[in-house]
Amino acid sequence: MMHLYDYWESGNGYKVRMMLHRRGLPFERTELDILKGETRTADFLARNPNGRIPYLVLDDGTGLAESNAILWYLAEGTPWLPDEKLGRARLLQWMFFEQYSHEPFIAVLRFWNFANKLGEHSADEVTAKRAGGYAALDVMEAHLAGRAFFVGERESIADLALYAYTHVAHEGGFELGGHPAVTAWLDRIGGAPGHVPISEVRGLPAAEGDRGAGSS
Ligand SMILES: N[C@@H](CCC(=O)N[C@@H](CS)C(=O)NCC(=O)O)C(=O)O
Repeated sequence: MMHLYDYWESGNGYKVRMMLHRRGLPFERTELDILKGETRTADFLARNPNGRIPYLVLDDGTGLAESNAILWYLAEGTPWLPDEKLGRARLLQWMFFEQYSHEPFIAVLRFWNFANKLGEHSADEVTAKRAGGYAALDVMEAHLAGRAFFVGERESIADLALYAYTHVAHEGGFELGGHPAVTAWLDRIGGAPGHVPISEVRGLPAAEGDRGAGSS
């Protein structure tokens, strides 16, 4: 059975958890408290030298790091990943956007907040993070106006990648009132059958069958 090293408040970990649940793939899970340095122990570093979760150990014992790479692996051969060339490239476009233009602002402000680290950063740093986060939300808003999903006509792993930290953006002090298309999209993804909240940390003991993508 696959085994996920994870931390419940991590949006990056949540992306993988969400996907495993949506696909009905059985998995076990180990919680590593990043606030206590549990991803930096010799044992875990021997598995993932980058010292970060999520880290998925596959059925054959091979390990895979990086949330969006894991999403891609789990999506391969399913409707969560389009077959055609441009659709796959567009997926990567939004997943790279998530890692470079979204997560470093929205996720980091949230982390500073819940880890009580806001006071360690200057007002200018916080302002810059805030501006970067809103810039990402503006890009998402413009793209989603008149569209249901990020790529094509169905839910994909680009939606899961972006949902993870956007749906908790308020925990970093972001206000989504001015982003109605983003808000409607959040409701759409959060309302999909088989969706699990970020607080759902149990593994999946038995396969419930592949629900596929866009099953709503
Ligand atoms: N780009 C990586 C980022 C992973 C990452 O930053 N994980 C954080 C939790 S969200 C972590 O494990 N931090 C613990 C540490 O750096 O010690 C991904 O998408 O998986």
